[in-house]
Formats: sequence, structure tokens, C-alpha cells
Amino acid sequence: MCQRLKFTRPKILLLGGEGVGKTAFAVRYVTKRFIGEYDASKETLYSHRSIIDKEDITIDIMDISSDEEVVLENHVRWADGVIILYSITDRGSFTKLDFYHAVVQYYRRHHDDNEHAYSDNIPMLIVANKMDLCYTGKTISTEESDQLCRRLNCRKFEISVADSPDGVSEVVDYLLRNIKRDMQKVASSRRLPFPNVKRVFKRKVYRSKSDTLQ
Ligand SMILES: Nc1nc2c(ncn2[C@@H]2O[C@H](COP(=O)(O)OP(=O)(O)OP(=O)(O)O)[C@@H](O)[C@H]2O)c(=O)[nH]1
Ligand SMILES: [Mg+2]
Repeated sequence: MCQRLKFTRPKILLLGGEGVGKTAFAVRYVTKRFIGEYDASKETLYSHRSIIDKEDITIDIMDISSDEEVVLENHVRWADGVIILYSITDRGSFTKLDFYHAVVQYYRRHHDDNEHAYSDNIPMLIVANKMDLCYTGKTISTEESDQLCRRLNCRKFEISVADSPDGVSEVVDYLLRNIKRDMQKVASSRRLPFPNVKRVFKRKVYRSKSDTLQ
């Protein structure tokens, strides 16, 4: 089976505007801690071992620090699943959701690489972060973001990375299950031709036997 279709090392890409909490999200998932201030300029790959559905796996989480086209293209093609974050206190980050969603779809559909099992419909989630500020600094209402997520056909999670590690774990677990389901689907669709070939072959043998009997 193609390396990309094994669920032993799923790859997750974090996207989102500046300051939405991408690094805080990754650090929270890996260490369970919220530090408060994070280095903004670094691109970092976090690796974390976890048991998902009784399987011992290593999850790679990529936190990028640039929206440059070539960076986005490489990372979108690298990923098995994408989380797009916005901050409920920052309308600019909410407006950018459309852009990131379109970028992911574009680069998954436009490639000429037959080596990799790119799935066009890569699992993608939207995360509304900083819910701890919902009474003081909320700019985007739940209804408004629900509407956008319905249009983009993406599941949305409302979390506060600052408040607890639970929301982060829930998001990653949900995405991993979707990645696993997609990999299994692609793998089984690739196996399909063989039983068909066998069936055709059997039918041919049967017909040629009956031909000789007549
Ligand atoms: N109140 C609150 N602050 C948060 C939360 N998550 C992150 N922050 C803060 O938001 C700021 C930006 O967080 P980062 O994780 O650096 O955001 P980022 O998306 O990685 O930012 P860039 O790397 O600059 O694109 C930091 O001061 C965090 O402490 C949250 O859930 N609630
Ligand atoms: Mg960062």
C-alpha cells in the first residue's frame, strides 16, 4: 500500500491569520500547557505520539508562519488534514477563512503528481478560538460563523486554547478519525480493480470450457 495511505503518521496542517492562536494550539496539544507568548516567526513541526482507536500513532502538526504561495502549496500537499483557525475577536481572521479554504481546495485539485495519493476532499475543520473572550471582545457571532461553515461545508468547533486542553484534543481527535476514514476509503477503492479482474478472468475460463464442450 502507498506510504501516504497508512495511518501510522498522520499529518495535520494549521492555517489561519496572524495571532489567532495556531502556535498556542499546537503547543497545547503536544504539552497540554498554555504558555501565553509564542515565537511568531518560526515554522515548526510538532510530533506527538498518541493512541487513537487502540492504535499507537505519531501525529505531525505543522505550524507555518508565512502565507507565501509556495509555502502554502507545499504544505497543503504535504498534509492529510487541515485545521483553519480564526479568532472570535478578529474580523480580519474570520474574513480570511474563505481564502484558506479556497487555497486548500485549489492545491489539492491541481497537481500532476501520480506518486502520492492526494485526496481532493482533504478533511478540513474550522476552529473559532478565544471563546474565553466571548463576553468581552466577541466580534463574530456564532450564527454568522455557522452560516459561513455551512457554505464551506466544514465542521466548526468553538474552543479556547487558553482555558483548557479539552477543545484542542477534541478537534484533533475528530480530524484524525476523518483522516483515517478517508485513507481507508482511498485504499479500498484502489484495491477494487483486482477482484474485478479476477471475476472477468473466471468468466473467460468458464466460457472457453463451455466452448470446447459444444
Ligand atoms: N484570550 C486568549 N488568548 C489566546 C488564546 N489562544 C491564543 N491566545 C493568545 O493570542 C496570541 C497569539 O497566539 P499565537 O499562538 O502566537 O498565534 P499564531 O496564530 O501562532 O500567530 P502568528 O504565528 O503570528 O501567525 C498570544 O498572545 C496567545 O497567548 C485563547 O484561547 N484565548
Ligand atoms: Mg505562531
